[in-house]
Amino acid sequence: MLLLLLLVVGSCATAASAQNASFPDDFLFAVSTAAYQIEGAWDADGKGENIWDRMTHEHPDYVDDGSNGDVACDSYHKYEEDVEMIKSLGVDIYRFSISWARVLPLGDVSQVNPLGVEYYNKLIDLLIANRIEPMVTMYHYDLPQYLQDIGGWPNPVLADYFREYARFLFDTYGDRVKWWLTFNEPTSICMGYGQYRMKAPAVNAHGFGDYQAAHTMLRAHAMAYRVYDQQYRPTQGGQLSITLNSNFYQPATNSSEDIEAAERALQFNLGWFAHPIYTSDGDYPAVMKERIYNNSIKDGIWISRLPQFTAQEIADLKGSADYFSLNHYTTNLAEDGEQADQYPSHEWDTGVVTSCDPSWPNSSYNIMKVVPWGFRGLLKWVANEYDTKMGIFITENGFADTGEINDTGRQNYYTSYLREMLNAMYLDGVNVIGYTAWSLLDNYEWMRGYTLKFGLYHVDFNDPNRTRTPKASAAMFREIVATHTLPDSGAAMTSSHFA
Ligand code: PNW
Repeated sequence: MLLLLLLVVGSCATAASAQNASFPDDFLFAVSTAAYQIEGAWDADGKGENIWDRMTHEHPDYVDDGSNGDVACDSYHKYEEDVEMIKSLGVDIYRFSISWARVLPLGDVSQVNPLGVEYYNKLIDLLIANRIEPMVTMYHYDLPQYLQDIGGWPNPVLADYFREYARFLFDTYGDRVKWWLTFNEPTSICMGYGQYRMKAPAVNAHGFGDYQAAHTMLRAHAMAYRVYDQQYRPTQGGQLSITLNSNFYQPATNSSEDIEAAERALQFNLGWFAHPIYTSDGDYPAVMKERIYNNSIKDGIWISRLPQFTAQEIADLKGSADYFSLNHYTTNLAEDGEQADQYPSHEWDTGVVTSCDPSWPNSSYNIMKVVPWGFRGLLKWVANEYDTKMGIFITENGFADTGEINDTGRQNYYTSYLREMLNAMYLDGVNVIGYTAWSLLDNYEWMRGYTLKFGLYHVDFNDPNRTRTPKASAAMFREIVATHTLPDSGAAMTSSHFA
């Protein structure tokens, strides 16, 4: 019945606003997940321990509901059902991540876990048999504990470990995987070293460990890119990128201070990783180098807390991506000023006070308000600032609720965000080539445990079978993918629709 209704509404929309409610014929649709959030089987079949296993077992109090990913959606055992669901949505691509410690339990190639390797072989083969292209994230937060024991990402040697892990993945899966992503949201990974208890491994080294971790990951990304480019691309012919995430930052007032603050927030978050890769100058954004150096000197430190690249590293990083992979969820207001729970810190160095407009509709995640126009604003900013001629692929976008099947909030979120993305494409000329919904199914939401749900499919976490049930948004997303057209979302455009 609902489907019928959506079909009718969908075809009206085509007639009324065919021009800007339709996606280009070759536009790609995808759904996304990550290993620790869905697989479970945390110690099955020879998998090694990673930093999320360790932290959630030793400190359940760090997670809102004291939970962990030991079982999660049990996708290690239920991947066939997951592929059925992906197929039923009709998407072109499935973006998932590989658990490093499942394939290399110690983090290096001295020990390969054949059953772990086999799991991803079976998943990839089944996807391809169903004409779904795999898009593989190499690292979605789950570092092998063995590598954390030598310091984790702040230790520069991890770049070499990562390069060898990447090489192992190209050798093992690169004949079939044509879409690669090195890191998911490196700014979020840095929180594990800079914003205590926001992410594993919950190391409290704010304003220093986070910059060091970022530096190692950027070097690691460039190494993996150069290895792929020189040794694998000629025979495998795939594309490689890094997934960056950003909120949009809107100046809180029209003052030049706040306008500069919004720009600075974008440079300190997205620019931190995008500037070295996607600009002709390369290196970190000038505003970061200057502010962090000045703050360090003021504190009597002999050297900037922001590390320096060598000329060779700057050159290797420039242009080290074949497409621009971007995750986006929400928008903040930006005001010039100092706000930081800790000193020194990335927030302190940024010098921006962020907030939300009270009129912005809520989701169930307090940090994620529903602000569709911010998506268009961010896309315009990215296209202006960086080289995006190879195309922007939205690799995550989604809405948190508490798991209802009739998820109108999620339906409104997707239609309004997609409409603003189309506006960016057709009205602003931004080159977006694909869009990925986060997430295929309800899953383990990191420090929020199982209290928040992002899935197109509901998962019953009280049922040992982890039964999956499609939500209303799954039917809607299927329609959008099938018709390459948005349902008539005139109503969803107005913010009152979300109330
Ligand atoms: C992403 N924000 O993280 C991650 O890639 C996913 O693993 C996660 O499940 C998903 O978003 C939902 O949280 C984010 O502050 C964390 O806007 C925070 C933000 C955005 C994305």
